[in-house]
Amino acid sequence: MCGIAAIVSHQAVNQELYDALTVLQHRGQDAAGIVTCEAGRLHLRKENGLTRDVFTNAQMLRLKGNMGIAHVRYPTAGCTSSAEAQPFYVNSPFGLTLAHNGNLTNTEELKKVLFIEDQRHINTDSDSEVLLNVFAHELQSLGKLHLTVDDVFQAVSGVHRRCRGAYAVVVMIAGFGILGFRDPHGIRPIVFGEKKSEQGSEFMIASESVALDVLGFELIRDVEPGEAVFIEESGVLHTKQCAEKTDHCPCIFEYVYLARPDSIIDRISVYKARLRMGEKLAKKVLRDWPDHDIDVIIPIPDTSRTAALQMANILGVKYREGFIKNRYIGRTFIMPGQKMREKSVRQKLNAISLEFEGKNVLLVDDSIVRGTTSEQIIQMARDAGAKKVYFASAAPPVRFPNVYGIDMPAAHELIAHNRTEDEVRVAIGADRVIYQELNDLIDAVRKGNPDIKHFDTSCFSNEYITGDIDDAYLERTEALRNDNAQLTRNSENFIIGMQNGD
Ligand code: PIN
Repeated sequence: MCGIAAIVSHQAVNQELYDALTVLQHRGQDAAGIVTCEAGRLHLRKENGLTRDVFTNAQMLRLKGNMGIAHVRYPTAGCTSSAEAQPFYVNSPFGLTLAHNGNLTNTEELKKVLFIEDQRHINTDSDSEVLLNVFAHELQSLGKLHLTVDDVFQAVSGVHRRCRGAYAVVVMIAGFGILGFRDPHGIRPIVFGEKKSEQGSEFMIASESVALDVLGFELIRDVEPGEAVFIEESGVLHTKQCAEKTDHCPCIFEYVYLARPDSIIDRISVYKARLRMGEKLAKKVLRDWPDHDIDVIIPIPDTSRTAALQMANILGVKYREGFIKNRYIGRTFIMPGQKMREKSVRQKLNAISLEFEGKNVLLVDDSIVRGTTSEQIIQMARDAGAKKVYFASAAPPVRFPNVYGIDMPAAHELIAHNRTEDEVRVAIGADRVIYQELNDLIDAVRKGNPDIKHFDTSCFSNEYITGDIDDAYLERTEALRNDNAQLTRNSENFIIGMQNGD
């Protein structure tokens, strides 16, 4: 998962893009980058690290120009080096830069065609570089010296014909304007908005509406699945549906924990969806365990607070903050993946014993993925004196890998893969586990926008909406994503995310 932003303004955009990246930082803490365009000249700065560490004052001053795009990266499919930080650049045609959130599922085939037929060189393992080159080739093959907006939309149609998987994208065409587009399933989020000023309108495209809010832009709407939005450098906005067929299936995990609660994605408030997840969980307890003996409900900060609060309200049980999170954790140096995860939990959370002593506590988390932090947190609750420790997950069991751009562990690392709910309970050491039902999760989210008929729920259901995922594909990605492949990244660059780090 990554965060993208783009701005076309009548004044310098460097500060605004930097601010946008800090607001989107929860979507990726691994690398950050900004590229701006000034009189046809591109200025780029990108590097591994948090936004605040990547840009110095001097580097910010070099990012001149009234339009630009930006990216924060959470690596997918093994992308780890700073060469894979985004935005990516190709000089031909016209000078293109691109920032992408998502994951292409036909990268290998595309790479071959790009090399053999399109005669394009790919220099990294990133699918985003592939995507940029596909777009570049589609634009180039129109054979135009002077581009029109319609040419740009035609190139997007070409991308839709060739690329599979998830892509929410911003592209800057030097001296011409900024483009945003979304795959025909609309898997990853992307919105655009406007700020009116005396000089005319400024436009912004971003992964989440919260970035628009904070920068004072008014949300116009989501980019529709398959649609493209183009803003000329002079500030004129164009939109066009560029896909032949669309089938809106937004990723349900955005609502579970990826997105900020103050964002609105596909017209659904993330915060309200999480309240409803808590409501559904409470109703499940009342249905399956009417004589429960829960004394107190304690969220595992931060994401689960909203669901836990509503659960407590409906069950009529006390809600208490029993875990305090350290917001200022530094880096962990050279330590293998699993050991580092264990250390990080103890550093990240501390229990307030008086909320646990002698009580039956229900801990609530947004999801159980690897189960390693859940196991440690349950132990912490016991060490703090809890009598019984129950564990509720606002999401159903995560049993299958995600191939649409979430940095999800390989199947064998998922604690619920090939395990029943009771086996998960035993593995994490809980006295009882309460999982959200998938239908309840879908209802909780969908209530905000009943026009959405389907969601991407693949990590719970094993149904991959793009229809091109088989065992061979999953085995290949598993090899790329296994713990060893990520070891280098973890030990060199591990920075515990302020919001989403595990
Ligand atoms: C963390 C959100 N959330 C916590 C991410 C842990 C799974 N983990 C997914 C739970 S935060 S584990 O609130 O945004 O900080 O099951 O893999 O151990």
